[in-house]
Amino acid sequence: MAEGQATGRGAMAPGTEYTIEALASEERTFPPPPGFAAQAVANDRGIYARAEADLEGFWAEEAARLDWFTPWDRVLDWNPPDARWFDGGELNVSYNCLDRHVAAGRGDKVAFYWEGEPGDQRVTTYAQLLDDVGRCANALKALGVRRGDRVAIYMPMIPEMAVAMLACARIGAPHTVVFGGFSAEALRDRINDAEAKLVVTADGGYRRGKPSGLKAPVDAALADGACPSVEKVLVVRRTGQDVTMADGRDVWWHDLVPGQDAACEPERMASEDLLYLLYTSGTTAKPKGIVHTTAGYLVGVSATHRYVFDIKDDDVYWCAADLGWVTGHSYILYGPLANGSTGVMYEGTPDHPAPNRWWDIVERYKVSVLYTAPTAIRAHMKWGPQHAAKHDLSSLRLLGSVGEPINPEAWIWYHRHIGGERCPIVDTWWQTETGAIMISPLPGLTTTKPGSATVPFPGVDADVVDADGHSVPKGQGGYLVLRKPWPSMLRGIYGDPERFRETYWSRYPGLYFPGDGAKRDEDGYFWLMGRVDDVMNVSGHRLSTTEIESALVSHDAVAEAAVVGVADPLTGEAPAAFVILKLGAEPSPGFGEHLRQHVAAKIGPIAKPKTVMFTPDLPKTRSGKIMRRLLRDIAAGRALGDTTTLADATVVEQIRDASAAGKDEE
Ligand code: 7RM
Repeated sequence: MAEGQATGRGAMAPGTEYTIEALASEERTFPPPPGFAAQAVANDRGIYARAEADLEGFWAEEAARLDWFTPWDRVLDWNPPDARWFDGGELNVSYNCLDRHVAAGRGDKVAFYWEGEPGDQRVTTYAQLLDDVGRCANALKALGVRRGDRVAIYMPMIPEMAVAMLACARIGAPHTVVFGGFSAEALRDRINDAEAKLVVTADGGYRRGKPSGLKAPVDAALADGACPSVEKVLVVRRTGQDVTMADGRDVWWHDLVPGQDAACEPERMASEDLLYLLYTSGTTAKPKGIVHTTAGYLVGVSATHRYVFDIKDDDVYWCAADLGWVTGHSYILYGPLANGSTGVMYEGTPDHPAPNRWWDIVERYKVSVLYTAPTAIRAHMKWGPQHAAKHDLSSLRLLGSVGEPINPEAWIWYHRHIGGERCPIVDTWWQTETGAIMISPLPGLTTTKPGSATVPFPGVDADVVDADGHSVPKGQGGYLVLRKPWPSMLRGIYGDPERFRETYWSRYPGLYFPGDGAKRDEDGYFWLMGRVDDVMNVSGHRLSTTEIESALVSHDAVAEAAVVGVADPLTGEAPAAFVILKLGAEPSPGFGEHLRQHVAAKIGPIAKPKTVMFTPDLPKTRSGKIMRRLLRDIAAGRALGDTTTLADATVVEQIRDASAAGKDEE
């Protein structure tokens, strides 16, 4: 899901045919319900004009809602592509998320209702969370972590994960969270790029009713001195499964953390100090460590969370993502806690033990705002509306979507069967790199159109341009760009300033290029059209075609591989692989499955190609570039069962013809 919401992935029985009937067009528009608009946090259109007229003033006003140890001197220093926001200021993110709410007498307010997949529950108040974070912060110090040291977090969705992230923020040790679904190899690469000193993990978590292992992949990642920066590993006992604890390196959470002092002075961090790194896939095999800093990030996520989700004191807000993705960082943890709101956190999958699990959670906790991803909505569509219909969902008042374009069919289903036709839907476009929501309705102001993320957030200057960087007329498509800086923007790619410039700022000098295609309609509404680079979006997870290709060719029997994204009714896109084997290796369905497992081991199960097609050849341009467009056509033209296929004669012919023609285009 968008990154990471718990998905329905894998829930489809093999052979189940699921088609969403394409609506020829969905012409209806949905103005904010009057009752909603009347009480909305953003209920004055003037907010757009104000932000446009005075960008710095607008963000300074939002920044003033936070608690600062030292006020900033300058709102913005902009030397493209380098931005400094709130320079001279000092603050602490965990202080803003916890201490100040407790100090204001709100310590008894619930920070989050947590529910494990097996059904265990924990309710954590702000006062309790502050103590937990203080103890964990002191434990990190006891393990030798100092301000500036990086900490890798590889955990299931349990409260300790939120505690560990906030504890890092408290002592100024940037975290780098690695999603628990990633493989040992992926974890190792990220630990090494970040040179993490400590790994926080657990024995495992629960997924589809079974305990999954996390400590074993950590051990594999660290084996044979492969991660020389790591000194200690802190391990939460979650499932009770057997794990090996390395002497002198591994420490149980329950042996160290509960005995610590709950009081831990928050570090005074400079506005531009590193808050965290989060790795995301790009067009090359090596993931990028996206850099987010302290003040601008917190200002951006708290403001967007409050305005876009219309957050009031009594809301129960549920972002059904995993903390391992940026959606979790910004909209489970930092934005909501900075706003002192009450959240729900759920560990597991939406269909365990049954497809009504989410709706049961909504009913029991009286969730008022739900934020999820199109892929999850499509999974619920497939399971049918009867599961939601069994539950009282009348507490819901606002719905959100993120991670990929939402098809109008899914939008309408979400609106009708979950929102009872009374809840506005905010379709929010943003990225790991933007840190916060960039294009979205404001639910009390914006008339929505199913499938459109609508309009830029106040102060965000988005445009659609052609190849030369000229704005395209309304009604036309092109590349999305952002013209002005925003506080939560990435400050770089960790350790690679050249790649930062090259990836985001070189195509159109001075403009930010997110890598998405977009169209603007006659009303100026933005319609996101998907990635324009070699990044695909599988269940809202970003995957690099190149990364999967290099995983495939790392197998002894593989000579060459090409991977393309093909449309999938459930996951949005799915990777399809074309593989040329080395002489002597036998293409067979069994071997295709073996290669899929190989990719799962290299990157993680999410990256497994849905199909593996063995082919004697790949179509290439004269300059030797793989013609992915042709492969996409071939892959799309075949029924995509969960199968391995041998290229048949026609495919081979197409591939040969294309190679012979050798057109010099992608
Ligand atoms: C938050 C997140 C970012 C990419 C982005 C887009 C796609 C995300 C939407 C969307 C259309 C949306 N971070 N994307 N949200 N496309 N409409 N509402 O997803 O870094 O993992 O992915 O996801 O292509 O560039 S991410």
